[in-house]
Amino acid sequence: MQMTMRWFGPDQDKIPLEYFRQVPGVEGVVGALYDVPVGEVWAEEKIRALVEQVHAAGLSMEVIESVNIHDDIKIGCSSRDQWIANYQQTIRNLAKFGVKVICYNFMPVFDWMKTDMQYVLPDGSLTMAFEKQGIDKTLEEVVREVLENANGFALPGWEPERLAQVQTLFARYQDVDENKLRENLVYFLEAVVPVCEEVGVKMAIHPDDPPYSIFGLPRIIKNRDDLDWLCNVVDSPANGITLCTGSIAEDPENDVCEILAEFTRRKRIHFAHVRNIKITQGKDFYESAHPSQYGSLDMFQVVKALHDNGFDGYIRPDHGRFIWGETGRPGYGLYDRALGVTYLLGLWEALEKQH
Ligand code: CS2
Ligand code: MN
Repeated sequence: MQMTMRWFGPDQDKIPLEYFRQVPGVEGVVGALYDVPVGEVWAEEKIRALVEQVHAAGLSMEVIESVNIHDDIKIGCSSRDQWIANYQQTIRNLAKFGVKVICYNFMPVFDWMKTDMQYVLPDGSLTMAFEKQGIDKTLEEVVREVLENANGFALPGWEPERLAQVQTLFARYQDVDENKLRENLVYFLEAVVPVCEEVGVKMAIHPDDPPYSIFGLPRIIKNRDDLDWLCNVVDSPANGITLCTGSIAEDPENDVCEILAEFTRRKRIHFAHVRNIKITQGKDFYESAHPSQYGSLDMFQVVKALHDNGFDGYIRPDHGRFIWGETGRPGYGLYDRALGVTYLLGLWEALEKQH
């Protein structure tokens, strides 16, 4: 198991790399290039510069989150072959610099959806929340609010230029139902997984967040059966999962620990995002502090499911609250994520020593 934290690069993250190294137990950062338009090849020189910077700080960078997928691939247009060829080249380029796992998602139009990025908890800390009433608005209003509430940071998967035409984008997905989206994912995986096998990289899909349809968009990575389908449809260890406990648990029907146990046993969880959420009513929730008592997940059982089934991938604490006056990119402050790391490593050590 390798503990990591996500770093958004020298221009997009105000946390210095050196600080991550000071978090006990953190060995690497999860990185990405943020100045390459979605779909373009990640050039070797850019990857080299990033990796060298990370190594100079005494950290590794073996996981990328994310190499995002061009809409044409998700929609299945004829132009997708060119975008897929670019993706294959990006995989090859990343492999040359020691990257082992590529996290991605296959959600149409936009990445994760939260309706409140400054949700105030009773202790005065700030977190992110999703309340259904927050999306009972026009699409334009919802998109505008997400972009305005990001504290001036560029959110991956929420490119303002792309979403300026959100209705046009939705219209392009008009004929893409769940089956079509599945077909398009398979088409993509059949093309990239052999390249991954050749160069020693593993793909790791992130579940849909939230794991159910919003705005009528198709969702295909929502639960145990979807993950089972994914693993079987292209049956290779290079076709794996980023198991995000927070995202999967947003549907109270999902048994997170069962899912973690099964797919760890099947050796398909290459990367784990481990965070707690508190379900407030129905499917509304906020992202809580990591310890079990603050949220709806039993974090001991979560870590135990990984540990006892032989998890040997990469792990990160995913999001954190803003505490101690810190501000910045929603979900990605230093302090609360560092507390999350320490807590998760504490649980892990206890599990190691009880045998
Ligand atoms: C992540 C997702 O930042 C986050 O909240 O959990 O955005 C994740 O990076 C993507 O969905 C994976 O492609
Ligand atoms: Mn996640």
